[in-house]
Amino acid sequence: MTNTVAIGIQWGDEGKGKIVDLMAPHVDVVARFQGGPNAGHTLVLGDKKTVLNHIPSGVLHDDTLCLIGNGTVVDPFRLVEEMDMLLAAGIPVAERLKISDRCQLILPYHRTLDAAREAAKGEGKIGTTGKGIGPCYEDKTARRGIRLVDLTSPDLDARIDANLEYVNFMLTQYLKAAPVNRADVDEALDLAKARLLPLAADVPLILQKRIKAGDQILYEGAQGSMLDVDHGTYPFVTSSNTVAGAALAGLGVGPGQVDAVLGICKAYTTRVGAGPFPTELYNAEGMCDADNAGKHMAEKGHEFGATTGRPRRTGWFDGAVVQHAVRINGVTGLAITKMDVLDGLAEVKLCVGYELDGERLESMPSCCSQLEKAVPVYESLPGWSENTFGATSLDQLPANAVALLRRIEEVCDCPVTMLSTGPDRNHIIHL
Ligand code: 2SA
Ligand code: MG
Repeated sequence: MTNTVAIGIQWGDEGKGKIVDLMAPHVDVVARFQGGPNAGHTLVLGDKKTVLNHIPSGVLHDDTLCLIGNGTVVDPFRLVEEMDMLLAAGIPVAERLKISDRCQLILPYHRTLDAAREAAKGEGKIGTTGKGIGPCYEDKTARRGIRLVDLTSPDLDARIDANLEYVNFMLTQYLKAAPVNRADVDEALDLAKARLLPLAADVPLILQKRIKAGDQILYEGAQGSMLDVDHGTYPFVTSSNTVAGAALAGLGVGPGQVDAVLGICKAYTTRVGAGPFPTELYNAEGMCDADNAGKHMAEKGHEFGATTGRPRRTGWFDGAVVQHAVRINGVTGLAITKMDVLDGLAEVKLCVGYELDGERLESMPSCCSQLEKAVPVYESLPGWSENTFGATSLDQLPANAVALLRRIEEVCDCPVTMLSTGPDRNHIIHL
C-alpha cells in the first residue's frame, strides 16, 4: 500500500498538476494540504488546458474523492469560479469535493493588504502572486482568522468588525491605501455560506475511514520546497510550509499514514518573483547567458505563470537545491519533468554544489545574502540533438539524456522513478 505525498522540490511550477493527474486514477483520494489560489496546476486533456488553483488535480477522474485540508487557505470567489468552470465542462465537482471546515478563508481585505504591502516595499518586494496568501496565514497564526466553520458562529459579525477596524487602520494610516468595505467582505461570506459550507466536512475523519478501508491516498502539495516558510529562501518564500511534513498537519493524519514521498522537479530550474537563484541564466530584466541556454529554456518550456502569466526566471538544474529538498522532505523518488526542453542544447550543465568565498559548502546556506554570493560548481555534460518529446520508454532516449538522469540520481542521492517528456498523460516514462 502506498500513500504518497507528491510535492514540488524547486521554486514551484515543476509540473505537479500533470504528475498528480497521472497518478489520480490509481488512487482513491487526492488531498491538498497547504497553499491556496497562489497555486496554478495545469492539466492537459487532449488539446484542452485546465488550470486548477484550489481543487486537487484528481477532480477530472470519476471515482476520485478530492479533499481540501485545514492547512490550505480558500478564497470563496476564486474557488466558486473554479467549481463553476468545472461544472460547465460537465464535471460534477460538488459530488467529488469536500472542504475541511477548519480551512481559513481569504477575504477581500487579505488581497488588498497583500497588494498594499508589496507596493509599500517597492524595490524590496517579494513578488507575491497578490492573492492574499500572506495576510491570510498571518491572521491564522495571530488567531483572528475566519475559518469555514466560523460562518455558522454567532460571533462572526463581531469578529469581522474587529478585523476590519484593524485592517482599515493599517491600510489607511500605515500603508496609505484605500480602506476595504464591509459590503465586499459580506459578499464573500455570503458566497462561502451558499456554495462552500454545503461541502464542509471533517476531513481527518474521512481520511481515517478511507485509510482503514485500504484506500490509497495521494497528498498533493503546492508551490515548492524552496518556497517553504521555514526551509526555503526566506524571506522570499510563501507563507506556508510546503514540505512533505506539512501534509500531516495540513490534513490531520499521522506520520504512519505516509509511505512514499515523490519529489517533482524540472530537468532545469525556474523561479517567479524575487529572491536568490544561484544557477539563474535568464530573466525578463535582461539577464541572458552567452549561449542563450536560459532563453532556450524560457521559450521552449513556455515559462510563464499558470495563473498570473508572469514570466519565469530560468537556469540550470541545481543539484544543491534538490539535495537539500531530498533531505527536508525525505524524498523517496524523483519525478523529472520537461526533460524534452533541453533537446537541442549542445551542452547541459549540472550544479553539484556551491562555493562561498573560495570554500566548497556541504549544503545550501540558510541565509539569503550568503546564497546570493554562492557560486555554483558546475559539471558539464554533452547535450543531444534528438527529439525526446513524448518518449515513453528509456530506450527511446539518447544516451546523453540517460547519462544526465543517472548523474542527477548520484548528485541528489535519490532514484528517478518518473520522467515526464511532454504535457500529455501518456508522455511519461516509469523507471
Ligand atoms: P505568495 O503569493 O505570498 O504565495 O508569494 C510568495 C512567493 O511565493 C511564490 N509563489 C509561486 N511561485 C511559482 N508558482 C506559484 N504558483 C502559480 C503557478 C503562480 C503563477 O503555479 O503557476 O501563476 O504565477 C507560486 N505561488 C507562490 C511567489 O512568486 C513569491 O515569490
Ligand atoms: Mg504552477
